[in-house]
Amino acid sequence: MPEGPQRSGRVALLGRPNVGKSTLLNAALGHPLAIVSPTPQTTRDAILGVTHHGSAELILLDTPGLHRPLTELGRAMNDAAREAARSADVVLFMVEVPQVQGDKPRLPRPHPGDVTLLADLAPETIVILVLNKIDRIHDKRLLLPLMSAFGQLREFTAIVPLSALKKDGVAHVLDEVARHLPEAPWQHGAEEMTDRPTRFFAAEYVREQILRATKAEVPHACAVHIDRFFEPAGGGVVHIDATIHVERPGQKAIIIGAGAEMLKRIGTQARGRIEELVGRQVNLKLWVRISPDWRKSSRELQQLGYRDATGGASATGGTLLFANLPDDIEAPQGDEVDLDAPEEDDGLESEQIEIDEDETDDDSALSPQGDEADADSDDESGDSDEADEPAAEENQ
Ligand SMILES: Nc1nc2c(ncn2[C@@H]2O[C@H](COP(=O)(O)OP(=O)(O)OP(=O)(O)O)[C@@H](O)[C@H]2O)c(=O)[nH]1
Ligand SMILES: [Mg+2]
Repeated sequence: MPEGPQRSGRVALLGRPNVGKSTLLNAALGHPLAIVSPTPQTTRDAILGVTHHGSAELILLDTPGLHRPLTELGRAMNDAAREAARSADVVLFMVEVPQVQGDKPRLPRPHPGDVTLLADLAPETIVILVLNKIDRIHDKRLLLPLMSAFGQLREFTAIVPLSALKKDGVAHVLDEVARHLPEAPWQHGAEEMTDRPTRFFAAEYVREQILRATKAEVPHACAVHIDRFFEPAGGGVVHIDATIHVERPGQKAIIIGAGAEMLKRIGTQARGRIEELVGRQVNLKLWVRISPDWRKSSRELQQLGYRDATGGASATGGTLLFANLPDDIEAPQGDEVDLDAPEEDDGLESEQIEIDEDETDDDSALSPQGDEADADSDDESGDSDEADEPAAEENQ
């Protein structure tokens, strides 16, 4: 049994996109619960994960990377991060150390985006600074000037360099957090890892495979909705029907791929991840559908399950945590995608593919069906101007 009184509290993982927040959550849990990818803005909603460390229960909240929002989705993501920070007993503010090059490498100063975000955190908040990705740096002495530069920006309860990827330094940061949590009885059993239902992660694991298989604007234009999740009570195969929403016909063609190879691969990989989570065989059917404005429409965002899509915290007039982002916006990653794919689609039809247990090269698994999709699903903004639509929200 752990020594000392029980401690329990909420810990928000906060920072710019792509710094490694979800990787750290997974390392702390010892399980790849949250999806991780090199594409910024992978995480779209706060994800709670519980871990017990000594006498402390850490209720970790992985959050979407804070960025300058361009769509309703971006606003909802930032709101989710801000809400998590507000409810936290401890904030783990995470930054990544840059790759160093050359003979006499010197780490750059703190990123201007981090400077702004830190300035917006209330002075009384307990903030532990995490310098992630230190595996990129051979000479760890290089970290010292960077740590001291951050230390001049505000008071940190601790500064912990670590590598979430290599799980180097993770126990140290959990020690630091545990020390600052309030004394309180544990709220979760040892076997409880998250408050999200399995169907949430089923959708995430499909999206994860899309992130791995596609690039440029495609991952950002995709949302996954679970239409049916049937888990027979007495055991047996779990049946899941999911729709991948995309914004344009070209994206739909990319996701399906020639001979539906891409969609099959996405489905097979996602099914494996879901089976690991549920511990049962899964039958996954995927559909692809065009929903041109889903990122801009609060109603569609809500239908797709994004939490603060109605405005949430911002509607109640909370302080903006990131109101004045600097102008040095990183470009969205990746190249332009070739959108030469067939454009004759009317946006109302779906393609379905069933990912069978032992399907290998069986083309008969593809059963495209004209589906009478909800005809008014895309009528909200009418004249959407998609000509120069951003691939991703702008990263600060
Ligand atoms: N070299 C190195 N890469 C890392 C480390 N931690 C995370 N990464 C990589 O950084 C990328 C982003 O990681 P995520 O955990 O998805 O980052 P995030 O902060 O959750 O990103 P968003 O959800 O987009 O805000 C992935 O390719 C990770 O493998 C680390 O310690 N070292
Ligand atoms: Mg993430």
